[in-house]
Amino acid sequence: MHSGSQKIALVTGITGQDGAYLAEFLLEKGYIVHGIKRRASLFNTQRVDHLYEDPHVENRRFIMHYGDLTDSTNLIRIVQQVKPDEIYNLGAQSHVAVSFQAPEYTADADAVGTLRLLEAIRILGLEDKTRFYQASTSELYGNTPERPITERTPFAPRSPYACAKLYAYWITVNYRESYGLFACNGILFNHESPIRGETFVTRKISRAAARIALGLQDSLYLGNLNSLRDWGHAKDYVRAQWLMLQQEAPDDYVIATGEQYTVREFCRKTFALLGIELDWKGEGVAERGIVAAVQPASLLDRYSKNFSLASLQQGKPVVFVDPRYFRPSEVDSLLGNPAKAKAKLGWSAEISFDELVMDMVAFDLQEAGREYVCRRNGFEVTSSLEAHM
Ligand code: NDP
Ligand code: GDR
Repeated sequence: MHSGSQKIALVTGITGQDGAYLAEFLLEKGYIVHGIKRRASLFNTQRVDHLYEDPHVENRRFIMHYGDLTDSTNLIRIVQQVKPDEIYNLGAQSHVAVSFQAPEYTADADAVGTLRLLEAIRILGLEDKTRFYQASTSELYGNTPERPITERTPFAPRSPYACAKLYAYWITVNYRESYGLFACNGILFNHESPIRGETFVTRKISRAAARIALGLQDSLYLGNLNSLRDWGHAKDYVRAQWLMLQQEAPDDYVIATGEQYTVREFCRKTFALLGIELDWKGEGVAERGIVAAVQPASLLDRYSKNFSLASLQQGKPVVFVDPRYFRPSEVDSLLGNPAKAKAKLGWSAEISFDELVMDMVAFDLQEAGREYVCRRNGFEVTSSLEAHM
């Protein structure tokens, strides 16, 4: 039997970037962690496979349930069965560019999905037991001129994703005010990691740069290079999610680093760690990232003396702009002020931007290295190169 003092968490989106880090974090804290995963035709649990416990193991602390945020009865049944102390609603169609192509589904999963979970808590009479965390986002602020952004900055969403998340934000506040639920919005700015989805810009860059360095890929196509983001590390950000639910009273918090960089700068730093110095030539859609110099890089040596940048000639363009990655309406610049989180939660980002980039590049170099070694030894490898967003 589990001891009654063990806290029980239910995490939607457990197979995603944040879900995986949060599950790890909560297990370390002694929680029993239940996660909701979607049925897929292929395995979709790579990010949490290391946490998996066989159903035949007694007193399991990591348990997965099939479910979907678009299915109320399923959510009610899972919440009824689990009776969680804390629900972390991380599940979402989380890609801004995809939300322009699938706006209705995005609203269903991201907006109404949040309502379904809140209603499950209410229908089951768990208002006094279950605390609720909602994964809100800096996208709510759109192109607000205010810098840096705080909890008091007015919202101005600029995508179907942001509009759906705006509803989720307010319905969370409304259930707190109407029914006394311990419900919090974490308004998180962009956070990345080696397990970030491959079509988000940071991971797209770190993965492509490693493959370009090893000669597995020729070029990287990006959209708006001028876009500015306040990028932190996901490991830091899941700690903030947990802290919000440990307070005496529920509240909403901005979680950010307070620093911002352009996509171009993220690219420059990434390639530089691999020994590739980039020079930017041209403007707008004609802009190119060109190899200005190739230098020895300790990161490459760390993995194998066999890697070389021999195929990369000085003057070769490797980064291109492709308008297909422009968005119908863009959020040009995001910069957050995490002062409230610091004062009330004692939270601040511990992993620097440079450490984040290094963590991602080192991981992707290892991934690319595996492919490189297999190919050199005559094994066929197919790598998913779809990075259409
Ligand atoms: P990911 O895209 O990595 O993960 C999203 C998770 O949601 C996946 O587990 C996915 O399942 C699941 N999911 C998608 N649709 C549904 C559905 N209909 N029913 C149930 N589960 C579903 O996102 P992140 O981990 O990066 O982000 C976590 C949350 O935080 C999201 O809500 C996101 O919008 C929000 N957010 C993220 C920020 C960031 O910078 N990362 C910043 C601010 C907010 P599957 O694996 O099957 O696709
Ligand atoms: P974002 O993240 O939209 O901020 O949403 P993303 O990494 O997709 O884009 C960041 C910025 O980079 C620009 N960009 C590109 N983006 C992608 N994906 N691909 C490209 O090729 C490319 N080139 C330039 C984008 O236009 C944008 O300005 C993320 C998600 O995690 C959301 O779920 C979360 O709510 C917000 O962060 C905060």
